[in-house]
Amino acid sequence: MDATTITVTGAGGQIGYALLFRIASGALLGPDRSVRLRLLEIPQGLRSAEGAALELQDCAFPLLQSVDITDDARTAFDGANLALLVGARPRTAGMERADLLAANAGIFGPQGAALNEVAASDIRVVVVGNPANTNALIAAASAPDIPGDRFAALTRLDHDRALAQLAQATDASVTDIRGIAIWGNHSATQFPDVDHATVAGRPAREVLAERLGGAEAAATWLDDEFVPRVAKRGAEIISVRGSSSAASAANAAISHLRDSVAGTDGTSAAVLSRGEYGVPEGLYSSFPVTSDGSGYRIVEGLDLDDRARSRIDASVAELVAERDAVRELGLL
Ligand code: NAX
Repeated sequence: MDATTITVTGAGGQIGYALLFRIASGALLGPDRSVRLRLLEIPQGLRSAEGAALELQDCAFPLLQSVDITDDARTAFDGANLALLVGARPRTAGMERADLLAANAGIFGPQGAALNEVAASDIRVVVVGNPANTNALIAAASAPDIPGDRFAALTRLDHDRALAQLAQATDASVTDIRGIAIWGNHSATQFPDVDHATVAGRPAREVLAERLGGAEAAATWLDDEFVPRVAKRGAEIISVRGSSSAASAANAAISHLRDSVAGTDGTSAAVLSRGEYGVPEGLYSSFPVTSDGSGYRIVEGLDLDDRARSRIDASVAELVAERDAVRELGLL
């Protein structure tokens, strides 16, 4: 059986631990596709990745052909078809934004260059490690021979959070909901948007108005509860769980790649802008997307009202500021 080579960086971390077993069990590529796993870690993370590899062996997954562990990016990405870039430098106390961007450019620049040199010609990359959008920009810029639309940053977790919140508020099943969109940066400025969403075929705003006592109450709920709840859900998870989202982030990363490869009629991903919706060309910004299996395409032609426009502009302004900061440091 042919096998797909999948590289996971930061494989010894908590998202890595939640990812590897599901990928090996077939959750990403289905029950008919074998996988070869490549785990990239820094030297301090190798033992943890090795421990995960021992457990992978103990699962005796029928689809898992091999597991290789390395701290060398070229070895990890050699022949990779899919790459999940999870390992990143977290913000530590007293760290300025410029320091954070620079530290991550020092990771995602070299990883992009290694992908450029040794990955398979059909490589697709999802960046999970934060600041994910700008890390994707840096990795793509360091990989001039790989088309920019093969890179994306993960906003699927935000999308799924929005989906679950809307389902709960409308007492619907998540499968009844279509047309949710996450716009902008994977940060607290993101805009989770239900303006084009439907619940069992009816406009989401109409259903919300019915349940909450009018259009105004629905608008207030969206601005005061829904948007902040989704945008700050990561912080809520940390305060309740004591550590950041791991299983849900891993699930979202798998869903992102699975739908990119298998196709979807609608989700969200931070993909390369070519100027759609006024987002400056070259930025990796979240949009509503579809895939026919060949990769994500931005859904075009949606009407944006003033509220949506100003929220999207604010989040995109943050992306521009991150890009400019990285440029000023000479890292882009
Ligand atoms: P952990 O600290 O548990 O794991 C990170 C792992 O990456 C560590 O084992 C570390 O040794 C490794 N690492 C660091 N630098 C590396 C490098 N240069 N090459 C290879 N490995 C390297 O963090 P975890 O909870 O797994 O989160 C990973 C990243 O995901 C963080 O940046 C986090 O902010 C980000 N997240 C992104 C989300 C998204 O939706 N885009 C949601 C979840 C999460 O917050």
